[in-house]
Amino acid sequence: MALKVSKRLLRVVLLVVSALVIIGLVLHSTNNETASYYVTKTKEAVSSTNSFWNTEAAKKEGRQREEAEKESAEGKHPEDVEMDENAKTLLKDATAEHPEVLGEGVEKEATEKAGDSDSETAGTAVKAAFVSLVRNSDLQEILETVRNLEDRYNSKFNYPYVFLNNEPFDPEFKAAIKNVVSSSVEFGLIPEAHWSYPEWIDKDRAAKVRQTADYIYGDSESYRHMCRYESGFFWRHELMEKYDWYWRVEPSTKLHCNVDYDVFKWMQDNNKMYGFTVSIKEFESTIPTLWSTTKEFITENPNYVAKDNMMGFISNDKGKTYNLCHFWSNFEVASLKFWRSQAYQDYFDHLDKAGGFFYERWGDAPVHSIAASLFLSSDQVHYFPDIGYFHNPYNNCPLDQSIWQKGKCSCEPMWDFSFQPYSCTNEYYDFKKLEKPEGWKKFRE
Ligand SMILES: Nc1nc2c(ncn2[C@@H]2O[C@H](COP(=O)(O)OP(=O)(O)OP(=O)(O)O)[C@@H](O)[C@H]2O)c(=O)[nH]1
Ligand SMILES: [Mg+2]
Repeated sequence: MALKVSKRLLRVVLLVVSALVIIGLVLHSTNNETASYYVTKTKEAVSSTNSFWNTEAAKKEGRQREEAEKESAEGKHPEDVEMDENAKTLLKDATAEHPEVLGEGVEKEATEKAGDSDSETAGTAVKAAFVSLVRNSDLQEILETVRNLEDRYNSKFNYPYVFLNNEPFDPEFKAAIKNVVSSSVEFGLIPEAHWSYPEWIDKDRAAKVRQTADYIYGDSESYRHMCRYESGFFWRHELMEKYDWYWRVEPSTKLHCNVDYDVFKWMQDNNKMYGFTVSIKEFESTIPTLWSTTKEFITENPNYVAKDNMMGFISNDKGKTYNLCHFWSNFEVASLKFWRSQAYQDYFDHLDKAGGFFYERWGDAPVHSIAASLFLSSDQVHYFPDIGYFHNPYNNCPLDQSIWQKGKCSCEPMWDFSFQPYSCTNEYYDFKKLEKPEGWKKFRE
């Protein structure tokens, strides 16, 4: 029986074994403390990788990623697939009447741009908070994450936290969180209307989809409510009303480096609206009609599309097809005003009406990313090479040595995801014509 093993997993195992052999030799000869520290950390990394790879969902995800990585390495993209007639018609209409929609660069007076920022707010105090959607059962994981966030960043800046849940938070949850943070904390219950089926959704159809969907979280109802909530509602929660900016925090994530500047203020002062650390390609099977639904929307609302948009980052053929690139939304530092803009609200309503959050499994990551790429101008989107970050199984670890040292980073740059083929950060650098850090090429050999 042929055993199929992920190339990535093989590479990781080989790397880890070689690292252990080298460290073993060093230990043998010097018995020095640093080497023993690295042995422990390497063992921890191996065991956490193993436990991740042992879950059923992760195995399925592993198989899907393996396929996708293979196709990506072969240069195959979903746009190789023949477009359906409906999409062709849409595209024809859109390019004929509104060339600017598809990134052709035609100037047109916009009635409302989502990314119009208030220049008078630059340099003034920042109304910002961390926001975390979590369950009571996530307590241990979110405690670790928040404590790490405090140590690496917030003990210097004292931004408040908002925790949101579709069920009331336990008193133990609240007490434990308050015990580890330096700033104020609020706990919010999500209104039922924001975490339930809209009346136009056929629940039987949605249930049937869940029975047969063959992708990660395909069978999960709550995951779909979560994605819809993160796409269309967290920024409407009453506890978020007083803020203009947020930093999204997920359980089990980690900052690898110290962040010594006020990130929110930096975003505000530099006219940024959306910041990310990791980008990646989406599983196409979770979003079969997201792009055609998006094209319907921009065809009807060409004025929402920013002139200097990032269509070239999310599409390799000027908008005909989506290349699946998106910002990984488990980390976001972004403007709430963007989601509250008419452009985004109309876009969300259009998607919500189409039903893909339930009939497919549209993720908030591609939804946010497509919106940011189309409704913001390119210079309002920012990649943070200096915010070392981990969400299983990928790392953003600074390749630039001076950034790594300054941030007292604890990650291994060799495990950085940014320039690996399945990431889209390389494409982001190319699109924005940014200078890549030394050593990026070794991830492409
Ligand atoms: N309150 C609440 N939070 C949820 C629920 N499902 C997910 N979340 C939160 O929503 C965020 C995203 O969920 P995750 O399960 O991490 O989804 P993911 O990042 O795509 O997948 P993982 O690889 O499992 O991390 C996390 O902050 C979760 O804690 C839910 O049913 N209720
Ligand atoms: Mg997660």
